[in-house]
Amino acid sequence: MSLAPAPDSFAADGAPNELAAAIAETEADPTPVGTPDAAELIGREEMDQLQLTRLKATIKHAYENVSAYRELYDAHGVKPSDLQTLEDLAKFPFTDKEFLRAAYPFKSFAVPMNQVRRIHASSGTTGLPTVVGYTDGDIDRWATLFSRCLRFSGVAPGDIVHNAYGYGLFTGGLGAHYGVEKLGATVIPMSGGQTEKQIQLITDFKPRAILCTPTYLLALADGFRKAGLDPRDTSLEIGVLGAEPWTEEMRHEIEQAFNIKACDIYGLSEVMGPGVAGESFDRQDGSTIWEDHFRPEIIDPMTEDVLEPGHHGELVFTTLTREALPIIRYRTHDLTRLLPGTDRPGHRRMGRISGRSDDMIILRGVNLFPTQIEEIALTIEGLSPHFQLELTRPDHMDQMTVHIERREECSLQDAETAGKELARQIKIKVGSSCVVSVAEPETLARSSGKLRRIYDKRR
Ligand code: DLL
Repeated sequence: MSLAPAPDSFAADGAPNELAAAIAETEADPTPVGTPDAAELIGREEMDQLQLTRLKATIKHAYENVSAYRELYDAHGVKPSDLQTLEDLAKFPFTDKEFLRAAYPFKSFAVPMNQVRRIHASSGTTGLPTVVGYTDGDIDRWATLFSRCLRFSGVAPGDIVHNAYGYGLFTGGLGAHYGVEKLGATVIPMSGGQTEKQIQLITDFKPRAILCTPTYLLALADGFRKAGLDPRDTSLEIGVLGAEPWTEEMRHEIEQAFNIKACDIYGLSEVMGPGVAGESFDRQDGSTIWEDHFRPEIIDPMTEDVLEPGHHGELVFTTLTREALPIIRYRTHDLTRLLPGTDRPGHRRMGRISGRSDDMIILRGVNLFPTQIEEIALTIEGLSPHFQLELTRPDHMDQMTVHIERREECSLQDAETAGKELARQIKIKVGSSCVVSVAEPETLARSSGKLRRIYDKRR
């Protein structure tokens, strides 16, 4: 394995690059811990100016220091000086996981290796993992953004925070960890799994907030009940949950189960990790994208056209302050829409992610996402949020079986009726016939992080 050579144009002795200089020049003075940053409160006009300055520096930084960007832009006949307005970004080609994989392991880095302080990587269930690098400055900004999300979601300096996102190459654990510390709160670095231990620590350490995936929090609720404890009696008041798609119905389920407020947090490793967007405690109206660091676009995934505000499509991100791994027009495959800012008017919000385009089930010509099933199932009495979708092809015809657990308190007979109702509503609302198989409580696999919902056995 060979390390990427230090780019010629980069000062290998650690002198700040032009992007770092642009960030420093546009950065406001720090505010006291636990209070909003100045950039959080700026209006849209000022935001556009800030974005343009940082965007110009990012594109130049990528072009001059990463050969993959230089080759891509040369092949498309665009150069950094073609970006004079924010709209000019549309002239630049998209990037995706393949672009990063082709640069495996470190060729996408725009700084010499001696300035890369940390590496993370995506799980890479198929093919090579995508490798992400961070400079000292990147790590510091990440911690600041995560702490901004925590504060926005109601967590305060001095709180005890139970961190059940997985530690390791996954960005969840360490990303959250340093965010909690930056906020001036106390982090319990529990990581994922070991449910019994989690329950003991939550009971004994009395955290005010918990950080984990929504499905893992449900698994914890089961764990509490199994231990003869009522999850509503814990010290928890806030959950900052993300890393997988979840619905409003799931939010309601979780809030009821623990008697807490559950807020969303969004991010992806390629773009930074968790903390790209976070949700207001007061409004719970979708995650606010921290646009002083990330420029979002929504495109039609088929035509790649940029869509008008409010339209549903694929989320695309450009980083504005990432030194080690600048990311320009990265196709996330996440499907959502952009909404105007509310609590932070200069920063737009994102709607809930309905799913990933690569997680879309095509069933006899109908497109559907697991979130649609979640949304329907949780409105039917007697059915639990624990379900799996099994896809098979008997007699060359696609079939989807929804395996779903009945709730403990629901009788077998009532659960069968509820199952029929679920099939009926899926047919009406999604347009697909399916088989619903009601399972006994505690029989389907529980989450230990990101839950796998789809079992495609068609091939
Ligand atoms: O899941 C980062 C993260 C950790 C986010 C902890 C939030 C909390 P990846 O493993 O690279 O990074 O996966 C990124 O997860 O493209 C979405 O498809 C999905 N995802 C992340 N957050 C949310 C969310 C982390 N709040 C991929 N809602 C993304 C829906 C989410 N999907």
